[in-house]
Amino acid sequence: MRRDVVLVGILWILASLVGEYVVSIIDFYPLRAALEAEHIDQAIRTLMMLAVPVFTFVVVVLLYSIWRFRARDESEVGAPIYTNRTFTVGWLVVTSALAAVLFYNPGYVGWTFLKSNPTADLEIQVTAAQWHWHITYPEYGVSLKSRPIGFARLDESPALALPAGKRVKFVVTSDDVIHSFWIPALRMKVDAVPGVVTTMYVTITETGSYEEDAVFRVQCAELCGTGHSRMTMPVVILEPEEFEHWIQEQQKMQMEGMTEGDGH
Ligand SMILES: [Cu+2]
Repeated sequence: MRRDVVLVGILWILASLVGEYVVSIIDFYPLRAALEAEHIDQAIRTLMMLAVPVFTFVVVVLLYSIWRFRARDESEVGAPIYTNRTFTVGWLVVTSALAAVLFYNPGYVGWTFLKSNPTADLEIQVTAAQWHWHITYPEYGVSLKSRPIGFARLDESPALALPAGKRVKFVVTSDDVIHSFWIPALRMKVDAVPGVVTTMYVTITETGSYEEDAVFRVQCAELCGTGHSRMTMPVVILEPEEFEHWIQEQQKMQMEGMTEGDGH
């Protein structure tokens, strides 16, 4: 039995080292375009690094036991199993301690970071409705509505433009049911709740567009009916000068649209 414990211990350490190496070296994560995204990916990395030794322990003990204590022939009865009180208590203490560490960091520390700076260079109002996004840039008088269409034709919907290097405040609500405003490239998400205004601050760091990668899109992240999966909108992150230009174009288009609407 002592030999088994030593052997399992060695296998566990080896498997954990391989796991930690893979988790820390390989960048599994999709494209990032916000400061918050880096913190969130780091939080997931921390979770994985703490989960690796727990996972490898379970797998190594399980596989070793299946192999080592297998019945050698048909007639043999398996070894009796007794509760090991020390082991049970130890397991609970160690895993609870790991969970407590995570409550603090990234839990509390991450939450404090996300809520620490309620200032922004730009405000964008988002109203969700079955099944589109209504986006308004109040200081520019620009407003857009996404088209509730499938991914294949997402490029035909107007895009939500954001300026790189700026901090944006999203002010979010819903006209009907609960939706969730999510932009995967920013790793940030907030519920859109009817009758309630929620806010989300994001510091945009990189340019990018839906044509480049599908993480640059708004995606509803709260099941809201049959059109839920198609409740998307392309996102384009522009350099600040390009963004100003884009805003001017939108203003011009809206002016023209209004003139046409008047019958002139
Ligand atoms: Cu939805």
